Amino acid sequence: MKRRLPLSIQVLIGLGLGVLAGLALQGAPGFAADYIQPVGTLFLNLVKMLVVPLVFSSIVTGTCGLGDARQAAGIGARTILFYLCTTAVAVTLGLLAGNLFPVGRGLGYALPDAPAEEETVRLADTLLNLVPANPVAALAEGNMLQIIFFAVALGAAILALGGTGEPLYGVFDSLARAMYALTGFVMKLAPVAVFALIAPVVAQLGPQVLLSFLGVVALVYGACLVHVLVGYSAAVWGLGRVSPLRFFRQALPAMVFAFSSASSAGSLPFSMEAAERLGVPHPVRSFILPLGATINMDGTAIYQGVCALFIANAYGLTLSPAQQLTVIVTCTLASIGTAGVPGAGAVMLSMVLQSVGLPVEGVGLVLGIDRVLDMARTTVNITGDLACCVVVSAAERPDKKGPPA
Ligand code: DAS
Repeated sequence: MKRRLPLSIQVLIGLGLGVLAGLALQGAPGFAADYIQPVGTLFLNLVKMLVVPLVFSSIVTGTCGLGDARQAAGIGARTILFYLCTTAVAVTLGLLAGNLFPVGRGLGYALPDAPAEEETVRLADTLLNLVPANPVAALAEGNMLQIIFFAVALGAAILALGGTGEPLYGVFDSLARAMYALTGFVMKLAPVAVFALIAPVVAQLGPQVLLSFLGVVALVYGACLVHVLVGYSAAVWGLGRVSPLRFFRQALPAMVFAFSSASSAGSLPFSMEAAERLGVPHPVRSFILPLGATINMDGTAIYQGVCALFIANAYGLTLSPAQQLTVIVTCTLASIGTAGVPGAGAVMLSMVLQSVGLPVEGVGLVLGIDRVLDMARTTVNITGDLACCVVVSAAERPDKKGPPA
């Protein structure tokens, strides 16, 4: 029987051909937008169609599968701790890069007339927004944080029901399995989708946009590479007992799709498959990955650290150490509320700028290259989710060893 190329190779080929097609269509970005982009949009809509039922059924069954409440609380606590710590490290890395290489200094942008007032991100608001007043509305609107909260609560309730909850658990278990099967079908289209997602971006942006902000792109991509290759390798090897080589080989299809789609939510089905190949038990991956796709944004934190300093430099301002500390706290909190969809990080950047009194208009300085930056930050975001899966599932194993090969 003819062996098919591994999905990771197929999507890399799709990515390469898409970049070449985009460069070839430099002169006709309209053609790429009118005839190629719709194929990518169609695929992204297919994947988005999966996200809400996949996340909801996965978390309900995942929570039930975590066993007793104490074990579930342990996994939840370890997951949140891993996410918050890696995000704080990520934004610190971004600020370090921005301080070492002060790109944007001397651009001399004039400050806007209205002075920017500092507005802090309140933890209370972020936590209050977790609880859905209307779970059905949360599902319909795709409010992922509230969907996750309701799914965990429902899973815990079914668990508490014991035998009485079996029928309801069976419904959600069948729904989750059906969503995984549907995901498998959609995955087969991934190489074509990656091609159709990247070609219009390259055709539209072209090399000239990159050249004008090469410094910012280089800093964000460089800091992301360090965070992934050093930070996640150390975590999966030291804490997860999985070799980095095996980790990245299994994570590659999800990383390439995240890079092409700039959507953590859209990459979730890929991440679920990667976690399964990495031997992460179903309950653990079904709980951690949907949560991570919504609240864990290390790449976005790096981007916000670098851009906060770039924008300050562009306006001839400097951020004091205290203000940079505020950026770390704001980014870590803001990442919880950042949706896993294209461009969400740029929206949260305005919140970070406001927290240190920088002009919100500064976001406009980096909007032109946002998609290029988003591709890198989304790739880091989902890789961090997978690293968390490996680390937390290793801690759950009695021998404290890594997931089975
Ligand atoms: N594109 C977002 C994501 O899907 C990240 C961002 O915009 O920063 O993770």
